[in-house]
Amino acid sequence: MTKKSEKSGIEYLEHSGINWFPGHMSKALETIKKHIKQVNIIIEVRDARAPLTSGNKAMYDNGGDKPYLIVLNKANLADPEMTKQWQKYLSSKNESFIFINALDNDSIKEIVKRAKSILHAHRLKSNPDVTPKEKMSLMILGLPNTGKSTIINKLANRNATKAASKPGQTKQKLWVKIDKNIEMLDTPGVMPPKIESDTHGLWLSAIHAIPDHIVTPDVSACFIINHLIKTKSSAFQEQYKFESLNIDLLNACDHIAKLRGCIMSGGMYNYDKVYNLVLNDFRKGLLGRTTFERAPQ
Ligand SMILES: Nc1nc2c(ncn2[C@@H]2O[C@H](COP(=O)(O)OP(=O)(O)O)[C@@H](O)[C@H]2O)c(=O)[nH]1
Ligand SMILES: [Mg+2]
Repeated sequence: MTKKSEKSGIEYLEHSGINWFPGHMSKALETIKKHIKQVNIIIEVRDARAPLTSGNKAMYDNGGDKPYLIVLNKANLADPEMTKQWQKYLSSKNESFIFINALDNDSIKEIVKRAKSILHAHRLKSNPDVTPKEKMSLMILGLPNTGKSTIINKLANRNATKAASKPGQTKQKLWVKIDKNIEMLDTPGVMPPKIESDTHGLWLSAIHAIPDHIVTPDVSACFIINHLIKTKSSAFQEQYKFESLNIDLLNACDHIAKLRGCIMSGGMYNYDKVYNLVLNDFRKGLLGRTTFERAPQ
């Protein structure tokens, strides 16, 4: 692996151990490279359930000359106690971060407020006499499914269906105005995930930052079930009417199969159906709030 000091952030990533890098991401990396110099501030969207693994500062942080804000989205799906631990940890590292729920409009306003103040603080470093700059341009980066489009659409004050450009329709504008002083690059930079271990792969799969076929749905679902048993998730227990969570993975799958009628013609349990059901319920938020990655102590 090439050391960061020898390469720019983006090159660093391209040369690291990425084992899933489809075409649309290399295209998005081009967007990032092309526009990073034109924006004043980077908004990196991550998933609050895996705050470090779902991010990659090396993508844009070349020696700290570009101000950034790490947005930990989907905090409404994360364990509140674990989020507190993460807030402590990230503060101790002097990170610029904010935990939000992109579905909530106040969270979106908070992003703009924080971005403005970070940008001002950054400019003060080189000139203590600067007055707050009115103009600001920003770019949203992040892994797939972290909520970039949701945030962009809310910032641009439009709904997602309207934003989806259909083939043959007028091309989307490259820049959109958020208000008279703030503009945002309309296309999010889709970052490639950096899968450093099997555990990271499982977390990234659970939060759907990588497609199911990479880890496979059965492995992903079994990981989630085990995790929810281990963390004694009451939402998981209620959703599938478990008497207790003193069970193992196989018991749990059999119970869910019976409860939800995942039975094949010969009377055998249809585990694939169980796995898909669990993945769907989990991603709809029906299995409660959980955080996969623990804050380093
Ligand atoms: N529960 C929850 N769901 C969210 C949040 N933000 C985005 N989503 C959902 O996550 C999915 C992926 O969001 P999207 O904006 O398309 O992610 P993108 O791939 O980064 O552009 C969508 O189904 C969103 O509705 C959030 O804060 N909380
Ligand atoms: Mg998107």
